[in-house]
Amino acid sequence: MEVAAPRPSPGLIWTASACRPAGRLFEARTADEAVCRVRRFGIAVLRAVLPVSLVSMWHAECLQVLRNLQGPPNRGKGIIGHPIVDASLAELLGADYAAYQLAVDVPYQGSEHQPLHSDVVRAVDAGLDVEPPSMISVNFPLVDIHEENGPLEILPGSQEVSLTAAPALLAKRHLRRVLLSRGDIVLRDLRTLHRGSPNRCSQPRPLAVWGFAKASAISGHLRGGRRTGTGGAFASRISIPEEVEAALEARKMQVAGLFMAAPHPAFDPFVKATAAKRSGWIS
Ligand SMILES: O=C(O)CCC(=O)C(=O)O
Repeated sequence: MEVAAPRPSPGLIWTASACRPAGRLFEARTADEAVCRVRRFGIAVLRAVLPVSLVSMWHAECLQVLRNLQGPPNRGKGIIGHPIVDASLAELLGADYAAYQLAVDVPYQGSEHQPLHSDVVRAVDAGLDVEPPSMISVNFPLVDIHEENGPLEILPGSQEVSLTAAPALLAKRHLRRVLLSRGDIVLRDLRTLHRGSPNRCSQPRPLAVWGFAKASAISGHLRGGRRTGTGGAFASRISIPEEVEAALEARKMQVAGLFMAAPHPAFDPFVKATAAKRSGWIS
């Protein structure tokens, strides 16, 4: 019998107005600062990392995909292996971390506040011992995100605070709106309580998300083999054009999940069996 994977709680409904702009609170300029912010607040913002022209190209492609969901393969070469992002993720997740998801969150005009939620099932909500994060998302906006088009709202330092204890923290600490420009990137511990806010503009607001996890946490088919991880990171289909894959350095291939530096012993036979017939797709 198939057992359904546990899903995070739908979250906590909280008053819409209880939020302030984050200002420079989460900003980091180096990997050390980014790691420090993620550990303290559950989030770090790195300004002007990606070329705006590249982000604009992704935006145009994203709109095309939204118009026609049969669009071209996803892209993300500009993030994989970026020195600050790579050093931060290696420190937070371990050097053998890998990508397991590439997606966009796109609220349209008329969207509403989400409940305050975690994106993963958390030990703290089950009364279990808290462990360091096993999943970090790297978000980057494809348009500038301002007060009116649905900024992400986050409760700083809530990554190890249970939903039951969250109202007490909210009584002391404000939710913060994360305003972003094209080119900025965000590192976010998926356990940190957050919510999407209403997009009041006529244009959709795409926020891309690269999901990264400890290698041992990823389940599913990933290039190089099948994994049965322990941390709730389910590998989604991330396609990389063959010519891009051919040009990747070894480190970027590892981060993209194209091979595992040290395959987990549990999956090793499968990795060996499938290595010979790699299709060029993560699926
Ligand atoms: O896109 C956003 O602003 C937040 C989306 C989100 O938190 C979610 O869908 O889990």
